[in-house]
Amino acid sequence: MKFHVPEIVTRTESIAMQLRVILARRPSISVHADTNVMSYICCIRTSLSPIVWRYAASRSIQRGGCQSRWQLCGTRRFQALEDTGMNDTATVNVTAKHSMLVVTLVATLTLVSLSCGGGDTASRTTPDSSNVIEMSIIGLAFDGPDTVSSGWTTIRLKNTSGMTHFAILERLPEGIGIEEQQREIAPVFQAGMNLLNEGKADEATEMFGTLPEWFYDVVFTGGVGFISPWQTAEMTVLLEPGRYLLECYVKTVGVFHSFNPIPDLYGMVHEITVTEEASGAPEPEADIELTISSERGIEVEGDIGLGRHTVAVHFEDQVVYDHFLGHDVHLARLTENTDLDALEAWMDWTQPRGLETPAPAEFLGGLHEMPAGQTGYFVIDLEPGSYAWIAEVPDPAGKVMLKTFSTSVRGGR
Ligand SMILES: [Cu+2]
Repeated sequence: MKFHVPEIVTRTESIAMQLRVILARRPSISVHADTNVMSYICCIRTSLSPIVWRYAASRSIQRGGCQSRWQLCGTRRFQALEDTGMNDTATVNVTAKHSMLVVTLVATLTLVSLSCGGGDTASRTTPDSSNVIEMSIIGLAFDGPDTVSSGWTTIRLKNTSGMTHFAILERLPEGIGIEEQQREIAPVFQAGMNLLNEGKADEATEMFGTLPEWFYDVVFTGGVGFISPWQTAEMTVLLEPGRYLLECYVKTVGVFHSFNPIPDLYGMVHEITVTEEASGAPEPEADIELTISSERGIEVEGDIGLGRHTVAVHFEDQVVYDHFLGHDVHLARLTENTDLDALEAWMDWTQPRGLETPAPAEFLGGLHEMPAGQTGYFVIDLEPGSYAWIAEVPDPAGKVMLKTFSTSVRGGR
């Protein structure tokens, strides 16, 4: 038996996305999963978008079918507790009921002898004293530690999904966690986005006005910038103890990844607790200095030659633009086919095409917004070619937050 991850990820991702779209439009839906499917889902849970297996698992638990094999984790993700065995193939039938349209999606997938294992991953901590958090994106979910030490912290994010994603890091106000964010924030943004898609700007503004007061106390603390499929990117910031959320609000068919239309199930968010214990990890040393401000946009100093660089991003100031967010910086690789106007337009999520997959360029990471006066770091690895620094703001070029450059030699521009 052969196991080819890209095929499985792509196919299951496609199913998951179709599910999301169907569920967003048709709330009366059920997922039928038999025991074989449960076994299968357990075994490929690291490859399968959680929307399928979470829901299937919840159904199973409701039926009392696999109670001994599944538990509800702290982050309310279902997790396999023991090897349930496996089959060569499994079928997931998804049928929309109570509607004129009956949709059936069938996935017959082949897998290999993967070790299913107990996999106690509910409360992993960072792997070493350098305080690097190894995270991955699997389907439409983050996978990685949920507890880390405070101090200088690196988040290294591997995108094993077939879509562009990112991981903005948000420090949550006292008493607020993933549950509140998913209950009180994500649905409001989705409802507002739906109105914007219908051209109802005033109603959307009214909808965004229903955001709870605490939303404005969320502190955006960097996070890994946009990364295209199969890329790995990392960023480093100084973290104080507290509760944080990693979030991806890229959209697919108008649905934010951070919003899950199934009640009580989470979207693409991941809570991390930063403990009082400090890691003692050192502040990174940068060879490229990038300053970003609302007045002068993006300014870069240093030789942008080939190879690996650490970029220090200095947030000279910070403001809230029309999309409720501040400025940040991402790195995109440009080709002769890249449409810079489309890329610019893509950076505004309030537009129907904004942040909608697929992205109009290949993204290689970056650093999300931070408060004024703070500095964060991210790593780039340049091959010969053309690139753009670009901020996720409305009209980046008008704010001098789109800067292109080419590089062909080591240590030169
Ligand atoms: Cu995403």
